[in-house]
Amino acid sequence: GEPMITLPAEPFPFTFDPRHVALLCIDFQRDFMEAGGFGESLGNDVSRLRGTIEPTSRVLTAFRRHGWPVIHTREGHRPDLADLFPAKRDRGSPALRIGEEGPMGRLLVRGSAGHGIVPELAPVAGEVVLDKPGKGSFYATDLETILRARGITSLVVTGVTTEVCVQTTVREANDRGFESLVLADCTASYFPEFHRSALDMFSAQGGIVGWVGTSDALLAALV
Ligand code: C5J
Repeated sequence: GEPMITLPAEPFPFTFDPRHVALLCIDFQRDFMEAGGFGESLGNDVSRLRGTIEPTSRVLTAFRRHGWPVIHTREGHRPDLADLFPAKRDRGSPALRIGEEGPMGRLLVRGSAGHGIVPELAPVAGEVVLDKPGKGSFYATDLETILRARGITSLVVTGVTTEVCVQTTVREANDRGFESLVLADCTASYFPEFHRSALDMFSAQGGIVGWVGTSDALLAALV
């Protein structure tokens, strides 16, 4: 069969079976990455996330070329907000709250323009799009079922933001027995120091949560 693929990563090389790998694209939504969305309503500089788009698009292209599974997640809520905990709705003092009308429609509400994935990384037919009400991608979703049904054991992880939805998801995946390679340049935070620290937390202690690599190292291993 197909050989295993190994690439340099922290804390040591990452090896995966290409028959059992998936690409996870976490919350590349306009609400986090563009002006007028949820991220900006919390006072963040959303331009800090834009650098992830180009490298992630190259990784997406590679996965599509190989025919390997791609899973996109979106954080958001039902239009009636029935799945929005008051604890989440009322947190902090944002300019606009979840469900309120902004320049890209209702913040973090499924179906609004801002809830959609940035056009550069838009899903194509055949790719899983997974809606989630929380930060983690496993909580209150069928992600684990989808991965197990396809025999996926290894995840290449991209997305925003590193220390929120990416970190929660990778920790949840680790506890379920999945091996995650987080691509440092395909993830970003509104807080560069949190980005760096979250990546360090994944790979420290012998990869206690997972591996950290780069899109270049992955793409070089795929040719
Ligand atoms: C946040 C996310 N940062 N996708 N969501 O609220 O990381």
